Amino acid sequence: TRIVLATHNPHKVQEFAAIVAATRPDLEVVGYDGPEPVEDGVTFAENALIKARAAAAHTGLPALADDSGICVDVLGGAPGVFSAYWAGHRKDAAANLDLLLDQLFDIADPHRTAQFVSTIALVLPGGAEHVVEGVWPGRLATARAGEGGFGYDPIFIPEGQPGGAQRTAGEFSAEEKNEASHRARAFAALVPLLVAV
Ligand code: ITT
Repeated sequence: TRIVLATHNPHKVQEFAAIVAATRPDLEVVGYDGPEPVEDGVTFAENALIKARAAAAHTGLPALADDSGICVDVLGGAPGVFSAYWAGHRKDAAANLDLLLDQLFDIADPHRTAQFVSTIALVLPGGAEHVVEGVWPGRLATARAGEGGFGYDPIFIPEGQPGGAQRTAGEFSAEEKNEASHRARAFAALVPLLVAV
């Protein structure tokens, strides 16, 4: 069965392809290159639905979309839905990361808690809609480490690492990240809803 993934972020496509292949190898994930809708929602769920509805309408296929971001406790949950544009409208991942580090320069370790959130919307051809969420708790490092992943991965230290390790998600292998991440957790919640697909 074909399912369209409504994202223009190649890193997300890669992660999804691996996560889906591990659980539902029968699904063929196809990319979406149709018109990009305006993401003017103020929640992850609204934005995920906006993207999935646009792809479902344009392709006639079941459509998945991920809206995600990093939520920093001491910033009241920001950057949140603004994660991709935190340092301005250019979607500059390095500038976003540097700005976030700067904003927390004064904040000591016990208060540097944060979580990655992935919200996935599924829109089926009959019109049924589902939204699921996955959360990956951790803390922010004080400097970047690692070249893996994308976005804020080099400054995010996931909780619960084997042996109490303090690596950033940027130091995780792709396989390791895909077993633990917010995206993997959201997808796990989606699996039972995909029985109809
Ligand atoms: P699409 O809308 O096309 O899916 P996007 O990257 O613009 O791509 P979002 O609006 O959902 O998607 O923004 C998500 C941002 O949150 C992303 O650009 C990163 O800055 C951050 N982010 C999300 N998941 C991440 C992850 O697994 N690792 C690091 N940063 C992540």
